[in-house]
Amino acid sequence: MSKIRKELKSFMHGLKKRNPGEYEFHQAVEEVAESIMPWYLAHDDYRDAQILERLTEPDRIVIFRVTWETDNREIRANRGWRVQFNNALGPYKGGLRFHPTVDQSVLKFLGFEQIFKNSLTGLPMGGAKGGSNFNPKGKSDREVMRFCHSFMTELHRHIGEDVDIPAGDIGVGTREISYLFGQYMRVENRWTGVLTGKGSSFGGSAVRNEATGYGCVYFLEEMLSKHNEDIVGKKIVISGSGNVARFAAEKAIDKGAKVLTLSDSDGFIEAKSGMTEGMLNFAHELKEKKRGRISEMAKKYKSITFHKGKSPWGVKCDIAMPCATQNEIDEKEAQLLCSNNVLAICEGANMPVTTIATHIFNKNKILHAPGKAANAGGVAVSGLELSQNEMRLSWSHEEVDERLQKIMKDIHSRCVEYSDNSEIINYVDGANIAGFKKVADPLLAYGLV
Ligand code: NDP
Ligand code: 2IT
Repeated sequence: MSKIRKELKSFMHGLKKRNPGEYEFHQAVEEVAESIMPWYLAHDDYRDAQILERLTEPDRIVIFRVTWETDNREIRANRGWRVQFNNALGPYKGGLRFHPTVDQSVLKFLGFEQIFKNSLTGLPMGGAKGGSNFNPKGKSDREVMRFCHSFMTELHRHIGEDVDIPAGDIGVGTREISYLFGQYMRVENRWTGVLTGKGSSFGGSAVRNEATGYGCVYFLEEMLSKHNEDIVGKKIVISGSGNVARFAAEKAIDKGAKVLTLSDSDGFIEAKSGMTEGMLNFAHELKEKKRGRISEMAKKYKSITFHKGKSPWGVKCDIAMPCATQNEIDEKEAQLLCSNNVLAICEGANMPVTTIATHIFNKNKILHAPGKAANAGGVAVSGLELSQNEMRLSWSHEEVDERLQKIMKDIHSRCVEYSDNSEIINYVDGANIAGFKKVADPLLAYGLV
C-alpha cells in the first residue's frame, strides 16, 4: 500500500471512531482527505500543526429543543441544531435546512463542505450549517411561522452579524427567512443583517434567490469552454424543482440549452423537446406559491410526461445537474449516465454524487464539478448581501449578477490552478485543494486555536 493510502486509511479510521454512525460526515471528509492527502503529506508545516485533524472537529455544535403548536393545538417538539464548524476566514456562514432527514451527521457534512465552499468564493466567511428535523411539507403558513419563531427564540443567542449568519437551504426559503428574521428583531430589538436571503423589501440582495442556480450554469459554461465545448444546444437533465433546480433551468434555457427534466421526491417530469420559459414560469408559481407537486406539470402540458417514483438519470443527455439532495447519484446511476455518453456533471446540490460514483466519472474522463465549487454562487451572493447591509445600500440586479459571474469565473480558475492540469481537469481535487489551502494558512498563523 502506498504511503498516501496508508495515511488516508489511518486518518479515516480515527475519524470514524470519533464520529460513530455519521456516514454522510465520513463521506464528505473522505472526499476532501483523498484529494488533499498527497499535498498534505508533502507539507510538513501543515502536518505538524495537525490542520486536517483540527479542521474535521467542529468549533462547536449547539443542539436545542423547538416546541411549537399545530393549528389543532397539538404540541410538537422538534430538534434544532447549529454546527459552527470553522471561522478562520470570517464569521460562520451557511444555510438552515428543515427536512425530516436532518440529523447531526447531515449537518456536520454540510457544515464541513461549507468551510471549503466559502473559502473558494474569496469572500470573508467561515463555515456553518444548521436546521431541524421539522417537515414544512403540508404545514400551514401559521404552523411554519410558529415553528420558525420558536426556533429563533433559542438560536438568536448563538448568532449575530459578526458571529454567525444563517441563510436558507432545503425547506427554508424567503417565507421561513422572513419569520426567522422577524423573531430575531423582536427578541434582540435591533435591525441587523443577521440572516441572508431576506426579502427585497427588507435588506435582501438582488439575485440572491437566483444565485445558486445561475452561478451553477456560469460555472458549467466556464468548465465547457475550458474543454472546447459550449452550452448551446446541449441536452441537460436536472433533478429537483426547488430554488436551485428551477433557477439553474432558467439560466440554462436562457443560454440556449435544452432542459429535459425536473423532479421532486414523487418522481420526475420529462419534456422531450425541452422545457419552455412558459413552463418554467408555471413551475416557479407551482413550487413557490402553491407549494404543489411536480407531477402537476404533466396535467397542465400535454408534451410533458410524469415518471412516478423514478429519478431522471436514465434520460439520455449531455449534461447532468443534480440539484435536489445528497447521494442522488450512486454507482448504478453513474454507470447509466456514462453508458449514455454524458459529457459533464455539474452539482447544484451538496454532495449529490456518492464516492463510488465520483470514481466512476473520474475513470471515464467525465467532467465533474463538485457542489462546493459549482453551487457556491448562493453563498457568494449571501456574502454580497452582507456587504450591502453593512453599507446600508443596495446594488442593482445587473451589478450583483456581474459580481456573481466574476466570482464563479474566479472559482473555476482556482480549481484549474490546483488540479493536476491534465487534459480533463479534475475539479474535485482542484476545489478541495484550493479550498483547503486558503483555510489552512490562517489556521497555521493563529497558533494553537
Ligand atoms: P428546496 O427546498 O427549494 O428544494 C429541494 C428540492 O429537492 C425539492 O424539489 C425536493 O422535493 C427535492 N428533495 C429534497 N430532498 C429530497 C430527497 N430526500 N429525495 C428526493 N428529492 C428531494 O431546496 P434548494 O433548492 O434550496 O436545495 C437543493 C440542494 O441545493 C440541496 O442539496 C442544498 O443543500 C443545495 N444548495 C442550496 C443552496 C441555496 O441557496 N438554496 C445553495 C447551495 C446549495 P420534495 O419537494 O419532494 O421534497
Ligand atoms: O449550501 C449552501 O451554500 C447554502 N445553503 C447557502 C448558504 C448561505 O449562507 O447563503
